[in-house]
Amino acid sequence: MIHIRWRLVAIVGAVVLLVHLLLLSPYLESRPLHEPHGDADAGAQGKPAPVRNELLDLKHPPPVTITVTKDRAPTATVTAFVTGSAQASSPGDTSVASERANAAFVILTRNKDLKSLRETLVQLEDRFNRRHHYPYVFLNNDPFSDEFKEKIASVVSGECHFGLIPHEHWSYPEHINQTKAAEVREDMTRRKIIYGGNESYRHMCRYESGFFFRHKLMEQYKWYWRVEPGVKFGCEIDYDPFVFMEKNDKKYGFTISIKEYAPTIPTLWNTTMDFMKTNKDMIPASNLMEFVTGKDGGYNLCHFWSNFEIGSLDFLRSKEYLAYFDHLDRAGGFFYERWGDAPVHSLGVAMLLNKSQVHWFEDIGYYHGPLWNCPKGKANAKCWCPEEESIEVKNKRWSCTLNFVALPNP
Ligand SMILES: Nc1nc2c(ncn2[C@@H]2O[C@H](COP(=O)(O)OP(=O)(O)OP(=O)(O)O)[C@@H](O)[C@H]2O)c(=O)[nH]1
Ligand SMILES: [Mg+2]
Repeated sequence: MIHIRWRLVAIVGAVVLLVHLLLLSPYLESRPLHEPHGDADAGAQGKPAPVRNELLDLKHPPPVTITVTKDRAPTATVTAFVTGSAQASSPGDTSVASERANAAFVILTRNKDLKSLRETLVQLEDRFNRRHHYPYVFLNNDPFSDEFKEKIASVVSGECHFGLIPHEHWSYPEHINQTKAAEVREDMTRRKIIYGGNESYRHMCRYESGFFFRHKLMEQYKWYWRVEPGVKFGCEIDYDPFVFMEKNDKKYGFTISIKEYAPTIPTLWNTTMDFMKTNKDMIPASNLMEFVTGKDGGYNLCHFWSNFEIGSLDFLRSKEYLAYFDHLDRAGGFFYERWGDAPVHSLGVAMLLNKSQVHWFEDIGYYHGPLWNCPKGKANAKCWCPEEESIEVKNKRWSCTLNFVALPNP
C-alpha cells in the first residue's frame, strides 16, 4: 500500500515538472543572456521594443561645442545642436543657432568714436552676437590707434579686423574740379544745409556708396551688417538675421525709412533716370521703383536709412550696381551737391531688386538719433524701447515704411 502511494507522488511530481518546463520553454529559447531588453513600457503595451541602432543615433548627434578664441578678448564658447534642418528660419525662430552665414559687421569709424562705439558694441553683443561671434571689420581713412584696437577688441566676442582705407577710395577722382567743389561747400554753409560745408562727410558718403564692400578685408564675406558708433539696439535678437536673409533669398534689409532733405540731392533723380534709360538691359522688369517714385513721376525722397543695413555683398559687388555707382561718380554729385549714401543705395536697390528681395526688420529695435524702429504689440515684450517712440507712431509723416509694406509682391 505504502509502495503504491510513493509511486503516485512520484508520477504527480513528474507531471508538474513537465508542465513547468513546457510553460517556460519559449523564454528560455528567445532570451539569450546579455542582450539589451529594450523599453519595458513598450513591451508591456505589446509594441516592439526599440532596437539600439548606431545609424539612427547619428541623426541625433550630441551637442557640438565650438570654441572661438581671440587675442585680448574673453574666450567664447557656443553650444549648438546640428540639426541639418532645411526649414526656412524666420524672425522669431530661435532654432537657428547652429547655422551660420559667411558674414561680418562693418563699421566705418574714427579713433575719436571709441567711447560711443564701445557703448554700441556692448549692446549689440548682449542682444545678439554673444551667441554667434560674427567677426567685425572696422574701417578708417586714418590708422587706428593701439588704444582703439585694444579697447574695442576687449568688448566683443567676434574676431576683429582693423583696416585702413586706400587713398584712392577716399580722395577726389581726377575728373572732379576741386575749386567748384569748395565753392559748393561754401554756398551750402551759407544756406545752412546740414553737413553742406563738410568735406570729409562727402568722402564718407562716396565711400559708403561705392567702396566699403570692395575693401580687401570684406572680400571673404557674402553678407554685411552695417553699424555706426552711438546707435542702440533695444530688443533681444533671438534669431540670426544673416541666416534669415540667406534662406529667404533676401538681398537688402532695413529698419527705418525716411524722406531725404531735397537740397542735398538736386540732380540725383535725373542722373539715375539717365542711367536707367541707357542701361535698359540691366533693369529687371519687376523692381521697386514704385517705392521711390512720386505722383508727378519725380523722386518722392523716400530712402532706406543706411546707418543700419543687413545686406548681400554680392549685390553691391554686382556689375549692375557698380555700373550705377560709376555713372553717379562720373556725374560728380558726391562733391558738387551732397549726395548721401542712403538715397544712392536705396535708388540702386529700387531699380535692381524686387519687393520680395528687400526686408523690413520690423522686429529689430534700433535707434539712430533721433529716430527709433521699435517693435509694437506682442513683439515689444523682449524690448526696452517704448513702442510709441517708433517712427511709424511718433513721426509717421516722415516714414516711408508703411508705403513699402503696402506695395504688392512680385
Ligand atoms: N573713418 C571715418 N569715418 C567717418 C568719417 N565721417 C563719418 N564717418 C563714419 O561714417 C558713418 C556715418 O557718419 P555720421 O557722422 O554718423 O553721419 P550721419 O549718420 O549722416 O549723421 P549723424 O546724424 O551725425 O549720425 C559713421 O559710421 C561714422 O563713424 C570720417 O571722416 N572718417
Ligand atoms: Mg550717423
